[in-house]
Amino acid sequence: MKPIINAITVILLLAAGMPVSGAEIPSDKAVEPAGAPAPFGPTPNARQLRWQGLKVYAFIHFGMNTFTGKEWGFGDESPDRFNPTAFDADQIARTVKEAGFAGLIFTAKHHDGFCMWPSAYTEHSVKNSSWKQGKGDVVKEMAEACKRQGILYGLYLSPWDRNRADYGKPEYVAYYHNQLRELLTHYGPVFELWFDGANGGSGYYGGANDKRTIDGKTYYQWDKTVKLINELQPETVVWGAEPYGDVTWGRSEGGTVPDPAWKNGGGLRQGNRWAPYEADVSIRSGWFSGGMKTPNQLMDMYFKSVGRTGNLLINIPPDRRGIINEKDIEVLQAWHQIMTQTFDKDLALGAKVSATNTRGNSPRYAPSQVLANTPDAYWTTDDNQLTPELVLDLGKPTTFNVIELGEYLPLGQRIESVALDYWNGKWVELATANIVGSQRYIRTPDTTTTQLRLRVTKAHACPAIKKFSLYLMPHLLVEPQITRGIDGTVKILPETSGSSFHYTTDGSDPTEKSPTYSQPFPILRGGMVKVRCIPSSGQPGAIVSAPFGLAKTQWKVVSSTGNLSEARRAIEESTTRRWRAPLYKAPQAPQEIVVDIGKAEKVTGFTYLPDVKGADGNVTHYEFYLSQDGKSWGEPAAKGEFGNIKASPILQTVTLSQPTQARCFRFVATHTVADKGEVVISELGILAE
Ligand code: FUL
Repeated sequence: MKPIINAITVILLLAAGMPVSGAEIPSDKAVEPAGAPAPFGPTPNARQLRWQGLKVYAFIHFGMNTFTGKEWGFGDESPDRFNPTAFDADQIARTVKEAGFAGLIFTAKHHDGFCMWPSAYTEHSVKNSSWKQGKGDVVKEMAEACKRQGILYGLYLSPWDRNRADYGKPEYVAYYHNQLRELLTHYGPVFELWFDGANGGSGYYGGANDKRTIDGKTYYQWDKTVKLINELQPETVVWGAEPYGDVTWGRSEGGTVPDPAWKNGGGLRQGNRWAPYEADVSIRSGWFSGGMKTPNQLMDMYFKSVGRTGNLLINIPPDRRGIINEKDIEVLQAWHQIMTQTFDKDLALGAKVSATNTRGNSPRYAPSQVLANTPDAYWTTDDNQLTPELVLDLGKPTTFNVIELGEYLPLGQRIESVALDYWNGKWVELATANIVGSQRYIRTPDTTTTQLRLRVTKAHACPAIKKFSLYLMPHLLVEPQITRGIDGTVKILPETSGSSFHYTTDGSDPTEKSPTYSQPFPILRGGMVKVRCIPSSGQPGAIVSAPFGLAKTQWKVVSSTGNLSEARRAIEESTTRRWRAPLYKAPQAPQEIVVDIGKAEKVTGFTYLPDVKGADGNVTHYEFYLSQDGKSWGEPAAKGEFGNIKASPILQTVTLSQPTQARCFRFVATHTVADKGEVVISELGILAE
């Protein structure tokens, strides 16, 4: 019989920086002492349990796309294009560590197939780039830097490979498995292996330049793939690969997980396997580059991912130098500061804790265990007590605005709903929440009280609660919102008298010397508006930027394959009203819109805003034509795909290979996410010299 690794032992060993011994696949069940409640439903295996404690770690998207400016490379890029000027693995790993992250997951290979290590199985790798005369190995340098910094190292190996001639055939799967073997045997421990859902489609494919269709569920033989990984590194958490993997995609690329997030297979309460959610998001608008998110946005995502019992994977893409950019570091540091100001002080510590029931009246399961913060301490009740109550007596008036609850996971996810009351001469209900899981953060208004009561209002088995904490998050500066009207007038909201919003329109970062916003101002030719709240005392807020193209004052829709008056919505600077038109009246006929921009301009590019909530009609492939008279169009000025728009529906910017004088443009949606039903355009814009 194989020895069983107790889940708690794994956590303790890892916390002490010691490796988990042996190459055994961890047990599905932790060994609980006699008298403990029976587990309810699916429970985490040892690697999942360890993973739950990580909370936040970094994604590092770095590769060919960093140099081509694409989100999805086609696979035909020359290895020579990969040429960072100052790659520094330690700078990347140090930045991740200093941001308080547990580790990082590095893109060993993205969809373009370019390998960031000198794989023995392909020529399409760093070994054929001029970077370090082909002697470089980014995967290795990153592994060593993570080890030096004491953070975990994970890898992303894209199953979809647009470079390989054999993609779509069984040979490619053998190639993919060989690469997994290389990555799991040459570079030390890998805490998580990340795949992705993007599969098949058009690509270079060794020069075939065609489209490959595969069945993502069966083609990669996930059962064999996961078995191989488990054999090579039993502690590696496997992302996706359903139903064989350990961790489930959070269902958006927006840094959130669904709520409620039951762990039992696809978020189902009645599921039969532990399937925790991981939220992924980029600190930039794209995975490889783009506009910055703000510390407030990251904080919000933290509450909507970790706070809903998931983990959060935040992408910080190195720039073309091969290091994390100063701007990303600034945002990370500001966010880290909010995190430590919030979570470093647990205001519940020291409280007296009482409850309506304690299992067998045993001190092992005493109510005070919710404050113990050790891996095996939890409060639980007798089996028949499904709706017990617990009171924190704080001893003195205490002000908080975040409540944290956590279940003891080796016994499964047992609680369906809770309520919280504060004492104000009588009990007053403050908040309710559904599932709890590994941790549930509940945000409340600033509340001052001496006592707080937790009521479990529904549970499937007697609750087992390991954590009850209170925090006071600092009040964050309001982040400005930048909008522009059809006449080119820019407004910065919220409009408050004596506003301390400083702004620039030349791309530079606003300082206290930049103009203060007092009234709307025009941006007619386009440009970048950057705004920052700089209060008279205290720290300045985050920089919020908005790129604008030409003002649309004179624009007119000339024709469209949909309803003409509705098509106007595509050019009215509104992100809430979208043009949705039936697509493909005949399957081969693409949908299009022709716009007259009022006078001839030297056009340098265009923007397409999809439905940012995601839609089947979002455009994946386009053609863009220019004309002086709206009659003769010639060859497309640009043509291509909006890579990754299905999973990440963000503003798309296309730069033309050469600026072109024109008065009319024609945007053709050749394919959409679902390729049927409708095409959706939230907004089209034109960039000009
Ligand atoms: C997706 C990919 O298509 C994106 O490019 C990115 O790598 C994201 C994390 O996963 O599936």
